[in-house]
Order: sequence, then structure tokens, then C-alpha cells
Amino acid sequence: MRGVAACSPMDPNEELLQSLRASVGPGHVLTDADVRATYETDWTRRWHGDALAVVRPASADEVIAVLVTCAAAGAAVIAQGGNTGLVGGSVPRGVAAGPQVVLSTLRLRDLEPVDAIAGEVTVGSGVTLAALQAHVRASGFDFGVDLGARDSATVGGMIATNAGGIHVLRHGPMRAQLLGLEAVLADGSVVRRLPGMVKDNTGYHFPSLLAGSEGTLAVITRAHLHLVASKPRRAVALLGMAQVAEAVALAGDLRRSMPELAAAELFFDEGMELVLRHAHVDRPFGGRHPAYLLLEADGETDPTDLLADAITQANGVTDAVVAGDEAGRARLWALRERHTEAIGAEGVAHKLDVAVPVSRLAEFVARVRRDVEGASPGSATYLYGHVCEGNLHVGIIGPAPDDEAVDDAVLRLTVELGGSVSAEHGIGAAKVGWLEADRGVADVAAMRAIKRALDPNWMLNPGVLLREGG
Ligand code: FAD
Ligand code: 2HG
Ligand code: ZN
Repeated sequence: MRGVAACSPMDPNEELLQSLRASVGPGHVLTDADVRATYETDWTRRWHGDALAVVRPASADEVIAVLVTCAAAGAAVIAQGGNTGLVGGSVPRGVAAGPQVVLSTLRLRDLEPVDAIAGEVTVGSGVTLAALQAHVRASGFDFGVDLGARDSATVGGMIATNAGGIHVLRHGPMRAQLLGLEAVLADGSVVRRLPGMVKDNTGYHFPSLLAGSEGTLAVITRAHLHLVASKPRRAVALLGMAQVAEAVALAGDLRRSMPELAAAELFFDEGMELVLRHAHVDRPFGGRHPAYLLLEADGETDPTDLLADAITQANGVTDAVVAGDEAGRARLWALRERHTEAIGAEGVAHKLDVAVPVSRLAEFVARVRRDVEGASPGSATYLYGHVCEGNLHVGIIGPAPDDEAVDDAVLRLTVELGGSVSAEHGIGAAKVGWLEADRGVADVAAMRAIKRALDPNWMLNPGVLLREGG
């Protein structure tokens, strides 16, 4: 037969891509495998999945269009900010039946003027922490949360993981800085409380609910944040310590007695030697010590003498160096902050992020090394973290990426000591199996009820935080 064209239905994936291009513009639907690659593998290189496309909306309206389009096509949506998350929550995982779309927030980067009277600011969720810091510091303020991934981590990702970091002892985690937000739900409806007020008792507080929701309930598009006063003068001390218990006690004492204390970080000899090897940083002391405590103090006036005096009177300090100048402070901080990078350079690490009651931190340190060695003889264990919250990161090099024996050993010990299996990085895909052991059956059932109410088709970040179904 001639002259009759067969009319074949369009491939559903191609149809979805066309709708996405209409939603955000063709240049912001990335389908090329090489371009997608950096969005499909997480920072740890332990988690990976294929996406049909990466979409880059530039406004809340475009986010709505993307979610409505994906809902109609039965596609899963993985919100992604800076992709610095460490628990496999920011990349596709192939658990969804249909196509997976990564929604990158990096074009949602508005910085509204600082409200200097209230000490607050509204920003887009794709603004990086470093950009937020530069913006508010120009107005004489600072932001209460700081962390090593500041150049890439975004405000939206930090809210979604309820990020902690180095200043929690003074200002609390991300949730404590969050006054209001705008977020798009799975059906395209928008919850918006902007600017949001400190005093606001009008029912369920969506900012609190979405802090720590890990992309499973909504895509956060804007946030209204509380700012803190800038303390321009800083000093950093690094102490060599023989005993973990003495380091823990000293951090606790200083937290009570020295309001200038801004950070207290703990790490150990193996981590120090690894960082020195990988990061080409100067050795701070002639000798080596079992444990190191890094302290930072800040204020309106130079706190160097105050910090030096406090250390002189402290028990258990076997060596100390204090830096008041910017370069010296950065050199000491590098020894702590470059642990993550140095461990990553050794291989694909098993990474745990736990908190135990501070009174049991020294016991945890002693037992976790034994337990990891029992589960995987010969593996290398690095411990480092935020001492005042009893939060230690456990990086283990040795076991194959899919061998969970060491993860289970560390988390079992954490639960036994009354701790949390995720202190600051979230549950992600990495610890889904441990949520119930930590939170209990009733809590997880309530979380699932919230998830079903807001995302009945389990479209947002399936496989993260909660197991699907049930
Ligand atoms: P991503 O990695 O892109 O995403 C993380 C999670 O948030 C995912 O589940 C994702 O789906 C969700 N998400 C992202 N954006 C949105 C959005 N707009 N709406 C809804 N969901 C969203 N973490 C700490 O807590 N403290 C630290 O001290 C710390 N230090 C780090 C140091 C290094 C070197 C590295 C690599 C990481 C560190 N992290 C730390 C972990 C990481 O930086 C934080 O978890 C951070 O909050 C992630 O932000 P992100 O923009 O990269 O989010
Ligand atoms: C830190 O405190 C971060 O350095 C990253 O939370 C921890 O590497 C990690 O697991
Ligand atoms: Zn940390």
C-alpha cells in the first residue's frame, strides 16, 4: 500500500523528555551519558544509578511543572543539590519501576537582601553554603551552620539532611536556623511559609517536618534563615592528648566555662598520619599522640590568650599549638577537615556517622575498633568528629563496598550504647535497614503514614529513608 504512513505511538520516555524540555527549556534537560555521570554517582562513589535525565529548573514554577510531568509519567524524582551527601540519598538507585529523573536545584540560587533588623535572610535552595556565608558576612552577620563541604553543599540539601557540622555546640543544626520555607509536594502543590516567624504557633510546622526529610516529602525551593552575629576574631588550638576520656572531659568543661568556644573536634593518630600523607599539610608537632582535640574560640576581641590560658590549666594535654592568624588557623583546621578527602583517596570507604551519649564516647572509641577488626580483620578504621555532641564519623577502608559486616558491627554497638545511627548525614539508602532498630516500630509507622499522605505514589526519592510499601 502506498501513501498511508503508519502512526506508531511515541516512546513514553521520549514523551516525558519532551514535556520536561517544555517545562525547563531544552538546554536544561541533560541526557548525554557523560554529562549525567557526575549527577548519577555520589561523593563516596559507593552509590550510583542511571537517570533518564537531569533537569535543572530555575524557579518554583518550573519545579512544579517538572513534578506534575513526572507524576503523570510515573517517573521517580531525586532532588539533588551539591551532591555532597554521604549516605547515597542524592543519586538514583534503580529501585523505582519507572524512569528516574534527577532534579538539580543548582539554578535556584536567589540571594535576597539581608533583613538586618531581624537578622534573617531568604535564599534559593540551590545557594551553596559558601555563597550564603559571603552574602550575609557582607552585612555583618554569619550563618550558624558550617561544614567542610561548604563550597558545594546547598541550603536545600542541608535542610533536607538537617546538616550539623562544626558549630552545632553553639548554634544547633540546620533545623534550628530555619524559620520558613517554600517547597513543592509530589502533586505540584506548594507549601509556603515565607518569611516565617520565630513566634508562629499555627499548627504543623512544615519547616521542621522537611528538615531531615531527605527529599522524600517535597522539593524545597526557598528558605528563610535565622542569622547569627559575626564574631570576627578567632583562634584555633590543636592539642595532643593521651586519653580520649580526658579530651571529652576537657571539651565539656570548656563548653561550660568559656562562652567563646565555637568548635571542639576530635580525631586520632591514624587519621592525622593519613591526612599528612595525602593533603601535604605541615606536621603540627614534633611527636605523635593517640588523640587530638581541635578547639576554636571566637569573639569581638582576639581570643588567642584566653584559649592559650584555658589549655595551660587543662588536664591531660601532652602537646599544644595555638594559631591566631588566618593562615595558621587554616593549617590546623585542614588536619581535621581533610579527613574525608584523605580517606576517599584510599578507596571506597564504608562511612558511618553515629552519636552516642558523650559520657560513653571513650567506651565507644575503644570498642568500635575491636568490633570492626572482628568483623573485617586487617581493615583500617579512622575516627573523627564533633566531640560535644558525642558524634563520631567512622571511616573504614578494606571491606568490599557491598559487604555490610562492618557497618552492622558499628551500628549494633551504637544502638547498644543508646546512640543514634545517623547523627548528621541522614539515613539515605545506606541505613534504611537500621531505621527501625533506632527509632522503633511506632515512630517508623508514623513516618510512613506521613510519607503516604504527602507522596502516595512514592515518587520522591524512593528507596531513601523508608522502605517502599507497607
Ligand atoms: P545532596 O547531597 O545533593 O543531597 C542530600 C539529600 O538531600 C538527598 O537525599 C537529596 O535528595 C536531598 N535534597 C537535596 N536538595 C534538596 C531540596 N532542595 N529539596 C529536597 N531534598 C533535597 N554533613 C554534616 O552534617 N556535617 C558536616 O560536617 C559535613 N561535612 C562534610 C564534609 C565533606 C568533605 C563532605 C563531602 C560532606 C560533608 N557533609 C557534612 C555531608 C553533606 O555535605 C551534607 O549532608 C549536606 O547537607 C548535603 O548538601 P547537598 O546540597 O550536597 O545535598
Ligand atoms: C565531617 O565532620 C563530615 O568532617 C564528614 O561530617 C564526615 O567523612 C565523613 O564521614
Ligand atoms: Zn561531621
